[in-house]
Amino acid sequence: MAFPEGFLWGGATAANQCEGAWDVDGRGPAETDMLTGGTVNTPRMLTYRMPDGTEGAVPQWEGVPQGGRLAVLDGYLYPNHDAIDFYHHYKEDIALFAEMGFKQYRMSISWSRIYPTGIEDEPNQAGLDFYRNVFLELQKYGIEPLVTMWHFDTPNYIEEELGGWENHDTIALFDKYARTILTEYKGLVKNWLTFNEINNTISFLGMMAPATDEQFQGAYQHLHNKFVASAHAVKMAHEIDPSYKVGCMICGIVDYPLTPDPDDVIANRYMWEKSLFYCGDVQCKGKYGTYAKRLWDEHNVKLEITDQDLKDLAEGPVDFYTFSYYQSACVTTHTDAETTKGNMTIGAKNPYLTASDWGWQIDPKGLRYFLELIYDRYEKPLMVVENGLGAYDDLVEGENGEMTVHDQYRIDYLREHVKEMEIAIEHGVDLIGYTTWGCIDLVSAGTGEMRKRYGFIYVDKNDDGTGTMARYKKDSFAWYKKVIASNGADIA
Ligand code: P53
Repeated sequence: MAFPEGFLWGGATAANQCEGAWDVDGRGPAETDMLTGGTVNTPRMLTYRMPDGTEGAVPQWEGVPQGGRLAVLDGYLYPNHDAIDFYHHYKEDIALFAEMGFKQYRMSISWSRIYPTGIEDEPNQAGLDFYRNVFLELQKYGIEPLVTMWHFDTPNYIEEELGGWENHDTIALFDKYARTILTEYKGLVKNWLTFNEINNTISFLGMMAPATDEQFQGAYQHLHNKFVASAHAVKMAHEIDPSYKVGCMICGIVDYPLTPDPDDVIANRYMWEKSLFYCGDVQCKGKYGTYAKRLWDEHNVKLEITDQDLKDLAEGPVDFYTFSYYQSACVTTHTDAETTKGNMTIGAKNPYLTASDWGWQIDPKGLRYFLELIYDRYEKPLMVVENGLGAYDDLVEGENGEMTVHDQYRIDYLREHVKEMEIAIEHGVDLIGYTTWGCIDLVSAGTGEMRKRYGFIYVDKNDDGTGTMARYKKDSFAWYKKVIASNGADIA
């Protein structure tokens, strides 16, 4: 049997997409609170107010007009405000995770629950208490938390008033937050991740609308500052508790050249460097890759990097590498290439693959390719911390009279990915865990929809905000329970 003893099977969520309670118990706002819902074809909008009182909305990837401030406006729905109300349902939800046999639960801490604006001297006790209670609940069932420190939710005050991650001073604010949680939860948590899908900042730039050199300058500076903050967190974690392990988290989109045209092969190589290696190399090796200067020069980027920063990066490489994996894409220099439909889709259409209803190309073998390539590059333990199929689910009455979803499509998707993980392990990859995305249905990050569902557990919450919030087990619930109980041997 390939899966090693102690393999960390489980599921993953993020605070902003599941907790709700956005303004409860002293939590401060984050950008995700000012995002409306979208669909497969329409973007999520950021709503704002100008100093003269004018109100408006812009697509998520566009900035608000100069002088405007993000605002919650009448007449819009903000799906993250209530999400699935994990804040008040965590005991029930964790009991369901335990019933499936989870060994690990990946979750994130909302920074603005701990420091509402980011600049307070003292943390918000109610926020600290909430996560302590969640960890204690997990402990009851022997479920190991895997805690992401940042999952798309910088306190809005830092973003809007202090220049966000482009400002070097934001590092110190993150340091304070990281020190607080690393100290507070010593003994309750062993494994941490710093920044979720840190590479999105550069890999998605220019995809929805052409980006200027100024935007590239901002994105690369943003990333540099996050790299330094991540290195600080790793170093701090090891000082606070030498048994702490800290990982990076990369959005793992596998790219292939669409044709054997050498220009496509080179373009694909450069895509890997920009989208995947750029961040992974700094976080795993503690220094920038050999190609970094070429990437900066392409957009006349001049980074502000201090000698101390370089020293800090060298002293804070991560202990393990984690990534999300949903899809692969094709890279080409040929402008007539076909693409798949859907928002947040990337690259050219691969004639050998099918796609989800959101245009994400399904490619289990791509997971094996990625695992083997990344393990060979870094030789650090790997975890797949997101994987799954976002799909439309029909809630029906099951044989036992309880509501359920017959989600064979989800079981098929997951099974094929588990098979490829098994092969990679047989080939020598040190894969130590697997947490499927949205193990309980939650708000989609990309579209804000509830109906793009990933869970083993259905949540009765609709895109118009209606629903009872009741939880129901889908067919995949029993399947995953069996997979975990057999440590991956029985995936039928
Ligand atoms: P949704 C884009 C591309 C790949 C992964 O995504 C992405 C995104 C951003 O949407 O995000 C990760 O909800 C992310 C999760 C997110 C999940 O993938 O758009 O870490 O927060 O929910 C799935 O279907």
